[in-house]
Amino acid sequence: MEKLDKKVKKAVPINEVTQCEATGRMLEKARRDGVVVAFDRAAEMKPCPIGAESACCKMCYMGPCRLNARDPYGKVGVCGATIDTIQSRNLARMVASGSAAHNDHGMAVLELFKGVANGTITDYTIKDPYKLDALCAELELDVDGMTVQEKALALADELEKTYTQTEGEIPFARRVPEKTLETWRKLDIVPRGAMIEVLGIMSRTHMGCDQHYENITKAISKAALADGWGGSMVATELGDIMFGTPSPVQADVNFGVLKEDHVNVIVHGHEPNLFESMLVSVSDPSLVKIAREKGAKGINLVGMCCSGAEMMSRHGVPHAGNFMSTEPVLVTGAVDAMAVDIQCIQQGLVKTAECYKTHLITTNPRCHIEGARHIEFDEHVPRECTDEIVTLAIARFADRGVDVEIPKIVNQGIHGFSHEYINYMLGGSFRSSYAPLNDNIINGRIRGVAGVVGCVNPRVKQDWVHVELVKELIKNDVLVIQTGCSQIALAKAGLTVPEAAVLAGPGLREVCEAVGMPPVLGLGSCVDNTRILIAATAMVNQGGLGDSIADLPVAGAAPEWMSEKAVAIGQYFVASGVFTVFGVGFPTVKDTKFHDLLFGGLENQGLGKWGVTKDPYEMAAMMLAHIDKKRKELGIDKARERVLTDMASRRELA
Ligand code: BF8
Repeated sequence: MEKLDKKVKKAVPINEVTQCEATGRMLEKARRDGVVVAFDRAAEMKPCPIGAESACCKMCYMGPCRLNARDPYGKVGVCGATIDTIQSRNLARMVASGSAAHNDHGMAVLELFKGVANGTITDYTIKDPYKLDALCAELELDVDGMTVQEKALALADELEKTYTQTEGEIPFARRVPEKTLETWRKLDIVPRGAMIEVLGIMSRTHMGCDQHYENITKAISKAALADGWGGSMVATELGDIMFGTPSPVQADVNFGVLKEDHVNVIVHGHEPNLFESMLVSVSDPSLVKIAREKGAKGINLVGMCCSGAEMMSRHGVPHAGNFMSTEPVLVTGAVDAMAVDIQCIQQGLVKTAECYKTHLITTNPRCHIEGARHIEFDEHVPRECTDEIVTLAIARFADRGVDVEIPKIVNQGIHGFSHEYINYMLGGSFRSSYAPLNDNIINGRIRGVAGVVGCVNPRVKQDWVHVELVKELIKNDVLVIQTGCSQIALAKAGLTVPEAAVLAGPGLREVCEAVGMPPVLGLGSCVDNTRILIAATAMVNQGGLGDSIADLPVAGAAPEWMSEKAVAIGQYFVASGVFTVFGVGFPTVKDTKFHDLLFGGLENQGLGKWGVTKDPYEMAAMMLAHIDKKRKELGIDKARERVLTDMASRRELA
């Protein structure tokens, strides 16, 4: 076992780094075992103060140049670049990377979909032909008389433009509320295609090219919108068509989903296909038989991070935990194999897996990790990879060679609230509609809607900011919708059950109890943030809450963000019209022109704006203030009296 580095003596008290009890217990064990994980590395690695505020430039080798964030206009880079040029170029590259990650994921889902449609991929099918029809209709494709496969190919052709088109507007721009789209057109920020927008950012941020922060900000918005209304949306929609549109399902969350007497396989990452095939492999009678022969009671498949959240939403597959729990879960000694694909896979997993003799297996051609075994996943023969991983896991179960200690903590919750299900849940099968939601917002029972999403980050206490923020919001009658690692934090805190309505304010509680829903609705993985965009669009289209997404009494937050994908998501919400607050910090220098544009100027252009604070209570206050401001602008700031139909009005009606 790797010994705990002598330098890692600053190990901070465990209750200061995580609110997750299971993760905390495994951190204690890791320290006993002398194993270093990200929480320890974070304590050792102080964030670079200049980089944290984005006051440095590495765009050429005349530098790197460091400006003084305390005196941002006191000097410029060697080329003359100002603080606004430097920080806008840096943010642009973060958004380009985040958008590229989601678009690359979305392109892989599109390729898979094409293969399923043309019959070259046979392990997956079209599970939701109704959604296929609905999407073809929405995109005005002429598919009359076509077979399901032909319709799928027509849809794939259309959606491919999301990535490859170099002129015009991405296909899902047609979904954007008219007034929002009008604003985008006026500002020239409608994305053409993801590849050209990401390429455009890499080109214009080269040394000596775009050096006006306002123009760079337009490119930032375009690349971000090409993520939210582009690649991510394609990933969600085609995933639904192939694997099923989620509807509420009960699922278990936390380390207690691991079973000591079973072969435990974890899938961690982002793309659904590896996980879908693993689900088939772990149920294969011949593999189950081998596992039993080796003394296991069965094979237990568990998810982590976003692919876990996606599978939990679609199929109720148990979920072990979010990003910061991926190393601690290995400390249980119970994980026989962890299969990973792309994104948010910490390199530190290699060492931790080695310490506990877990097979860490990379599967994707664009994500190899030095020291991990690679078994490439090919969707044409997916079981070759997933069966081999299960076989390795069984062998490791038979000869674990390490102590197993599983914190017996399991939280049950309800997940899988797709836009389609919310529509149905509120209006019923014959009158599915957002009218009840809008009505309850107008009459004040629901004050507004908040999207609380995103990562966990060792710079703040794991899960705590998410949970405190969400509690504060629901207490104030704000309906919360969630995705990603944030959703898992709330599931572990027990807020994704209908009974959590007791923690809500009286108005929200009444609505939740009438519908039988939790006050916190889990929508799935990070690409499923697009479900929030679609829900917001449905609220606008329903009427009564303004003409654009910017008019809605809604707000967003990523309280413990860490990844570049989170920045791209934040910017696509801002550009769509949503006030979006980040916790932890934000990579800009306050009181600079670029910062002011992001944190105010964009709102004046008819878009949303950014906010930042580490404090969940202040974050809630900022979001509530914004929601109240929007209610006031809509003229619904005073909750309408609930009008009951008395005898006099009945006579009048008669
Ligand atoms: O896409 S929430 S830590 S797992 S980046 Fe990563 Fe953040 Fe988790 Fe998924 Ni999203």
